[in-house]
Amino acid sequence: MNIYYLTLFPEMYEGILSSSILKRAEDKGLVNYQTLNFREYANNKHNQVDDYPYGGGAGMVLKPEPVYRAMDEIDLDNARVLLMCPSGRRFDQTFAEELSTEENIVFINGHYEGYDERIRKLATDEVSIGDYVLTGGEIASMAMTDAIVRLIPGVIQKESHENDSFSTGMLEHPHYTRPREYRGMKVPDVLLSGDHKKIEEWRYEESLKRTRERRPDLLEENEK
Ligand code: 6GU
Repeated sequence: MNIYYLTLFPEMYEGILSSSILKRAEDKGLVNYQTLNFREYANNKHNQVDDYPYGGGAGMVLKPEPVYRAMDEIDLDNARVLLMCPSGRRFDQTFAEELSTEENIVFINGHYEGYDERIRKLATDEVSIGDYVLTGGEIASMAMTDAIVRLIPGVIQKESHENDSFSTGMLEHPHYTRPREYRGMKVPDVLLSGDHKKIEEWRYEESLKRTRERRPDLLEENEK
């Protein structure tokens, strides 16, 4: 998978893409990340990428040329082009699974209230990560990258994400490791029993209980 980030702040990506599992996925050749600073594609001598809105009003609007010219440079004819904005389709685990099978993904990151409407024509999807406003799409695209890349076969063990919250439609059951007792808090006996069927039942019940308490909406969704 190739992932491209059109951004005015490529330095924001450095720590995230060069750490942990995202880094390991690239080292294994399973994904390639590329940031493009679309300021470099401005077609004016001050490298200006935004301008005042026609018709007046507060805030600046991202000009179309730098974004179109950066897209020309990438030159892909089959890519998911994701325009990051709070009014987009809500990102979720199902959407992450869908995107994890793509060959090429482009994130276009701008500012809220800030895209010239013609930029939207470049996008296959408009995407939001939740109902709150961020100063730009970068952090949202990083969260999405993390959720997508871990689903690419070979990045982590399949069993690690088959039981994920949201993949199963329920929240995860509790986990314990050593020690058996810590500051008076004990590991439930069933986990030490060696009885795999009983352990599976316990985990299922705990998942169900936790989902009922915290996210009853997930259970209602499953019943539809
Ligand atoms: Cl994708 N962008 C911005 N600016 N704010 C957001 C968002 C995206 N998703 C949630 N809030």
